[in-house]
Amino acid sequence: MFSQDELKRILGHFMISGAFVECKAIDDGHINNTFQAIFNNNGKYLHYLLQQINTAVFKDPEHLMVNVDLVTSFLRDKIIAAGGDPERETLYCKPCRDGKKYYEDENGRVWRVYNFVSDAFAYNSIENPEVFYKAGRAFGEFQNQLADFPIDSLFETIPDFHHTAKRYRNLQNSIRRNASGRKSVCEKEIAFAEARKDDTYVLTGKTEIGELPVRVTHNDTKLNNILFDRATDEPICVVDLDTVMPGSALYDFGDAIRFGANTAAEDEPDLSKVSLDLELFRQYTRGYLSAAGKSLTDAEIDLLPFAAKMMTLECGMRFLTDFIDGDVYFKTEYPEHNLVRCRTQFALVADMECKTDEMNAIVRSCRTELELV
Ligand code: GN1
Ligand code: MG
Repeated sequence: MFSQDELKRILGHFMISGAFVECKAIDDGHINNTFQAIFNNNGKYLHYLLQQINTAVFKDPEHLMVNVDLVTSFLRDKIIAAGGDPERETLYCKPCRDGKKYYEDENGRVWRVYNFVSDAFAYNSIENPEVFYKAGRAFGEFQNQLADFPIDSLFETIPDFHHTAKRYRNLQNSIRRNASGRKSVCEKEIAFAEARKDDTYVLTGKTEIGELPVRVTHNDTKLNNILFDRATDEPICVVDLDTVMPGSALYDFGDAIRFGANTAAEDEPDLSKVSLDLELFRQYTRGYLSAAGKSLTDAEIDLLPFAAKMMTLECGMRFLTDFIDGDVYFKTEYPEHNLVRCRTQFALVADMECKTDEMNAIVRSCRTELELV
């Protein structure tokens, strides 16, 4: 989609030394366009991460980059104080030659450059339950690292991102508009969401009355947003910080389960393969609570299983909304892609509903094991 020459020209606006060698597209993620940029600096190859920020999704890139810069600088200080390696344990922005943290090209496209975390990789699925335990620990630690971040300095870059009740309302509006004319092919999925309308108010309602605390959260805790060290297979860096905002710890927990504890991929068309893997649920819960458990309230811990279901329902509703809107938000690879993703999410919700007692029992047993009672 972009030529090497175009990418080279864009990179020329950033404070990077050396000669441009090439850019390789990295296809992870449904929103931004990402490239690994390689430079040759006197015979030494240097790698950077170039991203085009999707401004249809992130309508306020300036404030988004303020958030990212504040959070990554905060993390960097903490990592240095703890004796860690700030080059590998956090992303940070490489500024432009004019000092700005992003570059807006002549077509209004917005670009940024991060350090490229070397010798690292992301998992898209779980090969061994231990990996998911480590993922839980990593997102729990990320939350702890940001526990004393000045929350009021953050902009809400996508307002009401995990306000499930508003996501439900958006779906209703899309159904009324029926912009793509596809409503009739997804009546079953619409009915599935409508049957769970009351659930959508629970987490935001409890947050509004102060029963659930507002914290600095990641808000997009997919397994592939953690980089693991190739040498040690340990998590080293949490990435994709575009949605770090005030939120609930339950959003982060729930979204991680939605993606990582599914026995199938997020867009698996064969629904018989979709289910909640209870062992993976246990491993993530153990890892997450071992890192963040002491700072969570009883109400938060009690709601972990419900949050997993809610984030899965919410994501399914978002895919469905986008399908009905005509695929204007998420990147898709084929016309039914969003509907397939929605069906997968809803099948997982249905399975979680059958496994509620087991999930609650797992949370109780992790609590006892970790002495969080
Ligand atoms: C998007 O781009 P990616 O894959 O990190 C989306 C998340 C969804 C996810 C579903 C800003 O995340 O909210 O949960 O797709 N990000 C945004 O896979 O909407
Ligand atoms: Mg993302």
